[in-house]
Amino acid sequence: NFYPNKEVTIISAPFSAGQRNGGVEKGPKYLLKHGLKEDLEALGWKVSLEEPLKGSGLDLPPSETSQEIFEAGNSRMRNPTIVGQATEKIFETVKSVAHKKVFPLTIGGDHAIGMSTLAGFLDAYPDACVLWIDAHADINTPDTSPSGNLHGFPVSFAMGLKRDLWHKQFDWLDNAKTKLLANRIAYIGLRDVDAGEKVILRDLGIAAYSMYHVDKYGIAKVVEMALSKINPSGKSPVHISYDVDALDPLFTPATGTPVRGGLTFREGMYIVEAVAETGNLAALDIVECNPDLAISNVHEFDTIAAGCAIAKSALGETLV
Ligand code: NNH
Ligand code: MN
Ligand code: MN
Ligand code: MN
Repeated sequence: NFYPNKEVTIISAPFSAGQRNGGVEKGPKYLLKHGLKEDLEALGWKVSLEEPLKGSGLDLPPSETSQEIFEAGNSRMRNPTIVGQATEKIFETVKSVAHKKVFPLTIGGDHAIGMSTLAGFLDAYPDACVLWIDAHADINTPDTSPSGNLHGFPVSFAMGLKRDLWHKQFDWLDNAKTKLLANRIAYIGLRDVDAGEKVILRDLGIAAYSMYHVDKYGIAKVVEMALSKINPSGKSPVHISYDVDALDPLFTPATGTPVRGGLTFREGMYIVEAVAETGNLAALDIVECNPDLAISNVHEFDTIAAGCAIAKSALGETLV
């Protein structure tokens, strides 16, 4: 257990420029309004809150910011200036929380902030490994992305892939102490991986468990296999980056890119519970809750409640 003092900092990252749907910047506010902080306090955690984007103007929905496209040759990314500035601020906060030996729980916002949380956590724990729970692999590079949306890039940025194709606003990543290595990340929940991403996953030999593997082996075996690949010693801290679209849209309908055939609610909770049970769970992100995409109050409630449930399961709710 990395946190005997049970201190957690919720890092609020109301951010949406990594994709094109307005509303995902409201995620943190809704999760907090739902009682996230009080829920964690009830589990015995001392909870503090950090808001790295407060007052920066970087938390506006896409409709209120000018849209920028950065192209070089056959490569493309959208809104690199805003995304680069916001992710740097979030990186600094995650890094300082992690160095203080406090659990960083980062709530989004879109998944572009994953580059900040991975780089920030790895700065404090160079031997950390990562479970990326998502329908998508988020390992596009500027020359593979079909959309140019930066929420599809964070893993490749944390690894430093295709560094020469980056916009200068991402230079801050060069100051991060540790790059993510291919043998330190595993995926669970994949079911919509872009063609160029499949090539990267295969070339780098990254452990990727799709929904097919969840069906074939069951979730408990998949978690066990994933952890044995990325954390063979069983001693390294584990960072879970959790995109709520990993869950089936039945449970998290209010998200930007839902894909049918996802994790059941219990499979989704089991992943964080099983890692927590090892004592190695040391950082968590919960991203892509977009209340504006709910077509009913039930959809909104279910999605936000699922986001809160992930945090609670990770921090001890189901350990009786
Ligand atoms: N792979 C697609 C892209 O790069 C979709 C990414 N959308 C996500 N990722 N929600 O988790 O645009
Ligand atoms: Mn996703
Ligand atoms: Mn797709
Ligand atoms: Mn994602």
